[in-house]
Amino acid sequence: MGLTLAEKIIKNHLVTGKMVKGTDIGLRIDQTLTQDATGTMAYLEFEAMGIDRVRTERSVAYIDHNTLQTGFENADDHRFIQTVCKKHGIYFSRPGNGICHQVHLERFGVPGKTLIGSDSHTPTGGGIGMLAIGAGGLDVAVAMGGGEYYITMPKIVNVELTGALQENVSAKDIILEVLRILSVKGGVGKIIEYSGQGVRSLSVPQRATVTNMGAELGATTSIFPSDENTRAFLLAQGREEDYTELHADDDAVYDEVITIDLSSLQPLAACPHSPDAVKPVTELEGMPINQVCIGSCTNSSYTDLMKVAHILKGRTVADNVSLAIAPGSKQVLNMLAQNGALSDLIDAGARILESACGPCIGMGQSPNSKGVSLRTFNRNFLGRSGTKDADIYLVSPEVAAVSALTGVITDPRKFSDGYTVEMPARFLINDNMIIEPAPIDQMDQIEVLRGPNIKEFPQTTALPKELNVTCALKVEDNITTDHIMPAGAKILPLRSNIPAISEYCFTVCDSEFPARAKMLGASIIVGGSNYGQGSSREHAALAPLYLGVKAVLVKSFARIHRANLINAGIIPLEFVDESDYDTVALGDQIVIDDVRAQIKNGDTVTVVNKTKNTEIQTRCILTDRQKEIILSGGLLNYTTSK
Ligand code: MIC
Ligand code: SF4
Repeated sequence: MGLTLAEKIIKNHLVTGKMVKGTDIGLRIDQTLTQDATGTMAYLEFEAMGIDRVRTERSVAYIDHNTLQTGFENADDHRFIQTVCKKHGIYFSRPGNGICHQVHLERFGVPGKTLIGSDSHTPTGGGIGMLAIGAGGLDVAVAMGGGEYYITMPKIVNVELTGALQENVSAKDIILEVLRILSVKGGVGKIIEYSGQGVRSLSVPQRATVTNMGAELGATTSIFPSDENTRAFLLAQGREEDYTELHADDDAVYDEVITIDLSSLQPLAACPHSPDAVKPVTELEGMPINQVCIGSCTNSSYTDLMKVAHILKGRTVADNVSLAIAPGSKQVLNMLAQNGALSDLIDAGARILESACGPCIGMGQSPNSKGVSLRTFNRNFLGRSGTKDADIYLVSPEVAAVSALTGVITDPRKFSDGYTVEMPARFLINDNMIIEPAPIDQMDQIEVLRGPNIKEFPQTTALPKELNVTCALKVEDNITTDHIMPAGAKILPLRSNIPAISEYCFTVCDSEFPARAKMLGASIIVGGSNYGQGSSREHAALAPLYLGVKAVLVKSFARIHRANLINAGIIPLEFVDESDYDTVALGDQIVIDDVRAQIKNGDTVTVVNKTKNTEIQTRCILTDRQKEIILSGGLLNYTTSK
């Protein structure tokens, strides 16, 4: 029986376990990446493990999220990360060099390699044929130290692409179509593997748009074959030697097959407040808008922005629209500057932002109240833009640019004029914003510089024999990490200060939660299905940990967040009978007798609701390693004790 592409890469990197779906496997990790909002914590954890030098082939730290420096905090964190990198063997991409996923694709991604990153959009690397997975900071720290990365062997879904996109229909529309079909839960426990003759018509940046936003499916990762287009991209990046041809065997067996005819796709938009609330743009046409933002790791490549510049050239942004553009990398921005396209953007009235995440993570450009904002980004969760009552629509660069001109949502096919962006034969290569680590013999001379905002990782203790907790919060389905641990310009600078950032935990849902949880001392959170979807931020586990949350009981979890809870030593429980969700209320007294033994000996845990006098059966399926992590009070305790 033949293998899928993902299976081939997994097979080459398998250290522990067998490729049996649903079982735990440990993978050797070739490359890691971090960004600054998760990086400070990841490097504190790396330091706490006492390893002197990274053991990966390539580890890179990017500064791209916390670039709005309204106080000393972010700049201090950048300096901390820079010095840690110099000392411990990590490449450092300076602020201004671009968004981690965009730069990694351009300068470091290698087909067939494994990459984990402390950011949920790490699967962008799947566009170049990598097995690239988003993970919590602690998992990345362990991988930097040479440890395996554990995942549950996923099912493999084949998305077969036929035909070719019409003019002004975009790669973004492919992934929005997949989201429409599968939903934000549809990819959980799965790898999405693209194949078919339609793949050949897509460039690496287009493929990367698709794999990037595969994160919104909840998928473990997404991957494209590595073919002549991959070779051309690597050649143009001056890295042809990194190319290998990779594809699935002809007789590969998939768990599910979805076929999409690219020629039949139309421009789509994800409506508020979920990336899977997808509608055709034709249904939304004419809706007045207030803002357009173009950029983010999904749609900020050279080809995307050249298309935007072509649409805007010689025209003016509508009076009612503020247009912000953040090119994905220094390479992209500089190429636009050299070929004049930047001038077209500026001339049309675009507000040019630095090459960073920016508005995507609420770092500036929050829309006006009740504003309608079209964004080429990947997430439109409630409040993420910084304006709670704003409506965010996720669209392609083409829809965004055309609508910025008309002032209303507009189908870009009306602006079709036969223009296609040429892939450059050679990108502008200048890695002067990437600082190399110090040679091994000079490591000891490097001093790691810490600012006063950097506080230690929260202390945890081994799991006690019995848990006696109060339900401190009850939430609905599809809770995102942006609900649990909001981001934005005000809160992000506190990413290296768990006590301070915890004051914002869940405040989007319930402003009293942090105070209540602290007052209760030991608590449990109850939630619905797909709990913790979205970001990889381990702060969504560390803040609850700091506030005394011992367990989370939900209908189902999103993958990375569940792993982060386990790493933090918080017990992840799932209702066996989902209707039991209705029987628990805020303030209920919950007891778990013999919790250590229950976790150690089986896959179920009996939870007693003392207030209601009921017993709830819960699932807690953990591997032996995960059981040990929970029993020792988290991955850091577990790793240091080994
Ligand atoms: C996001 O898009 O939500 C982020 C900000 O990039 C996060 C990481 C973080 O919270 O720092 C992610 O996607 O993992
Ligand atoms: Fe940055 Fe937005 Fe991409 Fe997250 S999704 S890495 S915040 S650009």
